[in-house]
Formats: sequence, C-alpha cells, structure tokens
Amino acid sequence: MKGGAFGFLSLFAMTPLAVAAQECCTTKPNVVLIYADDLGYGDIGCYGAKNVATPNVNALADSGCRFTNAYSVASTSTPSRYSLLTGEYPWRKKGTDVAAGDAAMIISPEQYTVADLFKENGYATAAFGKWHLGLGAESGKQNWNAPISPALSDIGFDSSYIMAATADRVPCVFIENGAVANYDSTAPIYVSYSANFEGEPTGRNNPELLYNMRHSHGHDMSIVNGIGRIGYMKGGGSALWRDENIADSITAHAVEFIKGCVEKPFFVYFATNDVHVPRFPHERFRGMTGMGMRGDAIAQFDWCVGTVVDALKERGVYENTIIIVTSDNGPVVDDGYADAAEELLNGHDPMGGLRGGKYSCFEAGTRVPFIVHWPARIKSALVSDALVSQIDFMNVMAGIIGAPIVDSISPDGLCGQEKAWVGETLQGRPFVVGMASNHTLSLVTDEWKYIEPKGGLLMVPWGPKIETGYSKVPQLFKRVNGEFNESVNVATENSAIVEAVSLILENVRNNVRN
Ligand code: NG6
Ligand code: CA
Repeated sequence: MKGGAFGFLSLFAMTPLAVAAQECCTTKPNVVLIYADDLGYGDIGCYGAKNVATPNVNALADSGCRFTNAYSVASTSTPSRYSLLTGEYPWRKKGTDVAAGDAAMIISPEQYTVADLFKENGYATAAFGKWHLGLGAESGKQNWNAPISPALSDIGFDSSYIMAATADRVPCVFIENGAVANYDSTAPIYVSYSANFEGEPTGRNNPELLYNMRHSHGHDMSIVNGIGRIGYMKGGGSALWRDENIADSITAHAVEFIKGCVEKPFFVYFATNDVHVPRFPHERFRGMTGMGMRGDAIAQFDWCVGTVVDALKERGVYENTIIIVTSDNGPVVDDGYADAAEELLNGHDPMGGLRGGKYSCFEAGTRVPFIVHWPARIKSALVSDALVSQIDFMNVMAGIIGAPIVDSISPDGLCGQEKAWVGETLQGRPFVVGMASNHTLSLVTDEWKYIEPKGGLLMVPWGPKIETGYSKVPQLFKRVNGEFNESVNVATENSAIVEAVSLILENVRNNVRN
C-alpha cells in the first residue's frame, strides 16, 4: 500500500480543493447508480464468488474499474443511503437508523441532495426500487390513499417508482411519484407499526397462511403474498406487490425512463431489492445457483444490471454513461426468513473472507463491491486498491459534471476524489469512516483499521449469526499484504498510532475541517 503511517494527517488538515472541470467529454455523462441491498464483498463473480454466475456485473468490471477497498458509510441501509444521497455522515443526524415503513421523510426538502445537484445541472433525475428513507411530513401519519408530501420530488427527483421502505416492511405497495401505484380504491390502505388491524391475520397467529415463506426471526406481523412482514397493514388489493415480480417491475420502470429520456442527460438511482430479505426471486431464476433463494436473488440482480446496460446500449448512450455498481452494506445469510440460505451456501462466502457482516463494524459490514464503468473515460480494465467511500458520491459527481461550488454542497464528502473513482490514480481518501448498527465508528487508512471502544454484545443478538466487532477496548488492526487481520488486535503495542487515529476520528466527529 501507498503512503507512510501518517501521511494522511496533513491531507486531513487541508481545506477541500476546488475541482477543475474535466475536459474529457464534451457532453455531460449520464449516471446510473446501481445500488444493491446487502450484497456482500464476496457475492459476485468478479470478486471471487464461485457458485453464482454474474456475467453482466463481471462484464462491467472487465472494462471498468473494480475497487477492492471501497466502503459504504454504514453497515445498514437507511444510514448508508442517507449519506450517499446527502454527503453527510448519518451519525450527525438523529433518526437515520433503519427506518420503519411509516417513517417520515428523513432527508428534509431543505437539504441538498445528489439529485438536486444533477437537476440543477440540467439533468433529468429518477429513483427506482428500494427507498427506506421515509416519506411524508410525520411518522405514522401518512395517508396512503392520497398523494404523500413531502416525497422524492421535494429532494430533487423528477420521477420515482419506489418501495417506501424494504420488502420486509409494510406497506407492500409501490409509490409512484408520491402516490400508491396502481391504487385500488376498493381496498384503502392503512399502516401501523404499533398495533394490528382488527381481523387481519399475522404470521405469528396464522402461520398456515405463510404459503410462500416462513420467518426465522421477527417478520411475523402482517402477511402479504404469503410472507410475513414487519409492521401491520390492511388493504392494498390489486396494488400489493408480488415479491417475485419486484425486480422485473423496477427494472421495467428504469428502462422505460432511460429510453424516454432523450432531451437531457440523466441520473438514475436504481436501488434493487435484491439481495435483501425476503429473497423471493422470479421463477425463471429459481435453481440457477444451487444456493437457493439467496443465490438466485444474486442471479436476478445480475439480470437487472444486464437489462439496464442493454437499454443504455439501445439508446446509444452506453459510451458516455457512468455506471456504478455497489451495495448499501455488507451481507447477512439468515436475516429473518427460513429460506435455507445458510444450509445451501455450499462453500460460497458472501463476506469474501472478511470478518463480520451486515450490522457489524468489522470489515464485511461496510467493505462492498464497487465497480465504476465509463467507456468514454475509463479505457481499459483496472483493479484499484484506493480507499474510496460512498460519502464522496456527491462531490465526485459534482467534479465530474463540472458543477460549481463543489466545496459547500456536501458536509462530509472530500473534494478531489474523481481521479480515484475512475482509476486514474491509486491514491484515494486518506481515511474512511464507517458506522456499525450501534453507532460504533471505525476508521480505515491505507495501513490501519481502528474501531473505537464503545462496548456491546459480541454477536448480533436478534438472529443473524454475525460478529459485531464491538469492544470496550480500542481495537487496531494492521494491514498486511493488502488485508487486515481483524483477529489480532495490536492496539496495546501501538499506542501512539491509536492516539493518532482516534484523534482523526474525534476531529471528524467534531467536524474540524477548515
Ligand atoms: C432488521 C430486520 C432485517 C432487516 C434489517 C434492515 C428483523 C428481525 N430484522 O431489523 O430483516 O430488515 O432490519 O436491513 O426485523 S437494511 O438492509 O434495510 O438495513
Ligand atoms: Ca441493506
């Protein structure tokens, strides 16, 4: 790895630099962010997965830049997505933890988002798939039978077709431009996260109705499509989704948008439901991997990627479109449904050899697949070990599209990371900060990984078999041959390093930048 032990300290003290507009492209590139859910560092072929074929993602890596030290901002979804869209660390803002399906909109209309950035710079903007960042003005008070406000159009998205939260949380309907898609007026929708609606079955009381999938932990409230969910809902009728059609549905909407968007460059936030629970891929992917639903959901994810790529090619905009494939957090095998994911792994390692997983502050919590593909600028395949973080998405995009005032738009993103993101330098960030589900922060540099002392249970307590990485004592791991050995804590014998890295973390926490 590059750099001395503390080369990053001087970088840290620097005021972010203004970034020169790039000269390579005369027209603004389109941007398609393909944001998988819970896809692990080891879950796709080009990152070493053996039991599942991912030809479409691999093809992007084969002519793009594939990163081996790329990080999501948190090891769960809502905080990661919040940071990617706003450039602000989630621990700076209350209410950014895993959101209920009836949470109010977490990003306020006053905040600047990456969608605002694109829109202000002449782009058409759209979001498809998993949202999980709340809708409406007040939690639990949305009227799901009327347009909901505020919604995505208030934070920069011209159009949207989303799931309010996750597939395992009610309401199980798509929201299109702020209102329930395919609304069925004969079945008004009611949602509660505190009490069931009279006479409605639940997974807990009516397991005989779970004809598609049973839960292993949690997920025993309302039943939709023969699957128990988190939260209670009533109604929906023909607007209710079928889990097996979610990938087809969001992909079809994204393709339609790409094909129809001929006047302006576009930004597409394409957030798949795969491979989050409940994993219930379409019939045509079943049995493709021998790993059951989880493996088949990865195959389905790969199909989504291929279908979006085909649409870009058909439009003739593939060359000057930046496609980024990444994940919101690390993987989990049993996340609450009896889908036999664990029994059928057959040697597959979703964590790609890293310790921990989703929820954790060990590496598998936030180290994610990350591929940047842009034929107009990235001319040959590259593997980069530069440190990159999704916190910089907004700034990198601003730099690439030549947007003005890049210094002020993102509270926590660094400026000047564009070249690292397109593989033109192997020098990425001086450090990356990550957050685990109990808000323990960690800091990664080229040489060290530090996990702050906070304490907590060693294992995720509610079901997933994942080591949290929490400890009451500081943890420090040294990078050896490119990788951290997170089972050997070298904090005691490197107290000066611990002091230095914890100071960096404190400075970040206290926002000491300028
Ligand atoms: C947990 C859910 C899990 C998943 C997670 C959020 C239970 C028992 N577990 O609370 O299934 O939904 O929240 O995942 O309810 S995330 O990827 O959206 O952050
Ligand atoms: Ca997730």
